[in-house]
Amino acid sequence: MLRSTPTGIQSPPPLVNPIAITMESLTRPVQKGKCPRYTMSGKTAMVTGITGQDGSYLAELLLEKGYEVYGLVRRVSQPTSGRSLINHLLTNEKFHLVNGDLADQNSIDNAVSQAQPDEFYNLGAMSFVPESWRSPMMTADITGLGALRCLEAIRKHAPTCRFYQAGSSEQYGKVRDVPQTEATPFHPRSPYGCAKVFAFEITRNYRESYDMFACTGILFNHESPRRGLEFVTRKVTMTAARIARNFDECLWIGNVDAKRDWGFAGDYVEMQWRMLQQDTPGDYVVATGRTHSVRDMITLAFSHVGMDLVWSGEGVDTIATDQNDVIRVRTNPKFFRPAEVDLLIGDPALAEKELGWVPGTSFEELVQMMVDSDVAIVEEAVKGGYAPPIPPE
Ligand code: NDP
Ligand code: GDR
Repeated sequence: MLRSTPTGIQSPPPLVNPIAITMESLTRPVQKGKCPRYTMSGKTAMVTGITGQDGSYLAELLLEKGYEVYGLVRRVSQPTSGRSLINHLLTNEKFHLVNGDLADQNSIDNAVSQAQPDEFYNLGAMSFVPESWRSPMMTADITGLGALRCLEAIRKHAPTCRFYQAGSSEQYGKVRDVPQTEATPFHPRSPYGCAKVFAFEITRNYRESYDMFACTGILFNHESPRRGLEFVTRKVTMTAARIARNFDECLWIGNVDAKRDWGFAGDYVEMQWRMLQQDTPGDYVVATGRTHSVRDMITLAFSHVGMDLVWSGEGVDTIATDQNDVIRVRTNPKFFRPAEVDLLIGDPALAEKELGWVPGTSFEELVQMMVDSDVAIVEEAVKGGYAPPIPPE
């Protein structure tokens, strides 16, 4: 039965996705970091990107705090797939889905004017960096202009609503400081990074022009069992789990020398919320302050499925063999990028000082959590007699 929301827009019934309902690990609630938890209720939040990794964790956090949550979703002709991360929230009476597309000003205007949110979290984006070279216009439109459309909707229809923009360490690109802070200049290296710089600047401009409570979290890479399979960490953990069960023989990878500051997404959404609870708006780096190479991440993940990798070769000739001399990692030039971001490491000192935030999950715990989850998914598939997920090319 369809459930009416105060906006008059009907939420679909719980979606039936055979993969999603067996993946209990994916619906594990947000993990608590070391930060004290605030409690609050009676507020309304609107979230774009609710079907994504961060959106699903943030929705859980907001519902736990007593918020009425409106998730903006793109219309799809068959709403039975692609929403597996929020399936478990659809029966919550404080959780509502409203149709909206970041490409469409009218839909955002309507959603904001009807829901009258107190807080608006813009997490929606075309977020996969390699795709941004293939679709630069769409990326600029959704990831860049999408933020402006949200700000315009708030300015016109709910001017006291607080706005959070999902900024990215990709804004730093070819880094000018190590580690990167709120004062580090931007030098984006992809159309995605350029779009995020625009979104950052327009958010600051609306804050200064219209006295809006608008801020950007400059978030470094954050991962989880809910991460999309095309991103490197999840591609690695799912492939390691598949290899352990003989579904694949090896992982095909790109640049293993790139370094990233990887944290746990469940910790990072807490910071997104905290930024909107301040007396004055500001922009913050959200990071762990530690960096690891893709190569180290792969070595660690494979060790959790009993494979001790030894690396050899360089660049496109890089390979890694296991203790039985079987090649488990090979390099394919197609996974290299036209312009790479070689090193990212954020300095979260300001977030800790002003917002009392420290990440609660280490890199080692994160990789273990993701491998465990993907091993469980592959095992469930084996038991259920269906094929486990394959990371896209
Ligand atoms: P995901 O890729 O998991 O989710 C992206 C979300 O955006 C999905 O819900 C998607 O919906 C939605 N979306 C895409 N296009 C549109 C559109 N035209 N209209 C409305 N919604 C749209 O991203 P994450 O959860 O990982 O990241 C959340 C945000 O944080 C993104 O803006 C990302 O760029 C940014 N970010 C992420 C970091 C990370 O490490 N995860 C680090 C720094 C920034 P659909 O299901 O319909 O595709
Ligand atoms: P990133 O994440 O581009 O940092 O953007 P991704 O996991 O895609 O890449 C991280 C690094 O791994 C290298 N790499 C590979 N990447 C992918 N996806 N697949 C491969 O086979 C592969 N081999 C090596 C990449 O070259 C790169 O250096 C993420 C997204 O969530 C963005 O939306 C977000 O803004 C930033 O993190 C911060």
